[in-house]
Amino acid sequence: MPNTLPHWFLLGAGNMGTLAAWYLTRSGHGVTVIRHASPAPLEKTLWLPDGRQQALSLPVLDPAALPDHIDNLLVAVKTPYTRQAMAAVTDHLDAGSRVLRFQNGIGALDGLLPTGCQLIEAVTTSAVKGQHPDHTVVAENATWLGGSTTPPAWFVSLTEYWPDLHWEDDIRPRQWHKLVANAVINPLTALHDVPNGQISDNPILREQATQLCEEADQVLQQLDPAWPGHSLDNVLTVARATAGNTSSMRADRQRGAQTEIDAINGWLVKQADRLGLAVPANRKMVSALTLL
Ligand code: KPL
Repeated sequence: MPNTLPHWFLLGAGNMGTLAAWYLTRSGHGVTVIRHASPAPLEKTLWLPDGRQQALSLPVLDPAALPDHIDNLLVAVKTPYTRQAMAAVTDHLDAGSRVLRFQNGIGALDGLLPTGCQLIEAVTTSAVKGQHPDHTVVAENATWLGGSTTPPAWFVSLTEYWPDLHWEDDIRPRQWHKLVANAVINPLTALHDVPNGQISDNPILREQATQLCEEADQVLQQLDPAWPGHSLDNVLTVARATAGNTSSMRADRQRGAQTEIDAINGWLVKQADRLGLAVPANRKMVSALTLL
């Protein structure tokens, strides 16, 4: 059995990439990090929610040493760096490759994959914080994988090691629910430098959240009339459930890094432009957070 399990090449061994690598390696999959750096393995420490400390050693390969064909690629790089990271691997992908996208937002890989290459999208409500080599799993919640494909043969065995992991034949509604939560909580907490709970507790932020949500629902309803709308309830539930947390966008902004605004509110604005809808609140978030 072990030799039938995939070997993944990983782009982005940050918080989410490390979490995925941890579950995959525990389940017997191989994970090698693609990195222009010393060939020494990446030694990581993962702190689990129950306080246990786990060591994870990931082999590293320079892009120049990649095999001609990549069977399995895991993309977990922060969305603004996707194009740059993918440049090292595109020539090694073809119709026989499988790509698992474990990133926030939507569309970061659009136009970057060869025709026929299989894309599996991941949506997670787990949260990890920290900086290499220390990663703390703040919350181990549900994760969904899916795409325009049936679950791969290894999926069931992976669920034994990856808690609360599910397959969705149609991953889109999960992506959209997460997108709206991120489109509201992330930019507002980043701009006002507050924890997530303020979206629900601060009347001014709540009003802005309502506007962002209404615009997002309008766009999503145009894209799919079956979209239920009323996203504010879900967003406030997420904000309260993660009240003390620093959103990933606030954390990016605090350390002066580029944010993922393009793949979140930027995606909504792009859809709205295509549909001829006005989304001023979302557009304002994009310009405010693009000018770091
Ligand atoms: O996914 C998140 C993020 O910070 O990116 C939320 C749901 C807002 C939790 O912090």
